[in-house]
Amino acid sequence: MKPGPMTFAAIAILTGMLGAVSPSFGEDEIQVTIAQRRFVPARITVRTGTTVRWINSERRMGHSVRFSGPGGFQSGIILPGQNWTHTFDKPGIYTYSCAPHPDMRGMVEVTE
Ligand SMILES: [Cu+2]
Repeated sequence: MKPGPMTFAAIAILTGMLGAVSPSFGEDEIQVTIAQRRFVPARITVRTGTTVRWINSERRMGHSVRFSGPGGFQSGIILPGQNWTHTFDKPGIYTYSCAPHPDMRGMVEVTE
């Protein structure tokens, strides 16, 4: 069977869907915005070696990024307009919260 226009359309749709699952793949740096007491997006998937940059876009509120568990690490307070980065060197599921606002939660899934 010769590939017709429909085949190409189907491939384009499939490619688009795969891209939507992990839009961060293939990039060296990913940004997470902090706004209205939320991490946006709250969940991201990145490859090992990716740097994640958290940007506080609030007008007044300071936040932090605190990873719990063994080997936990955290930022200091990130003031409005400031940012903080961390590079993920090991695969795993990393959950985090904000020290001043523990109800603010996020997750970084690091794949191979
Ligand atoms: Cu906060």
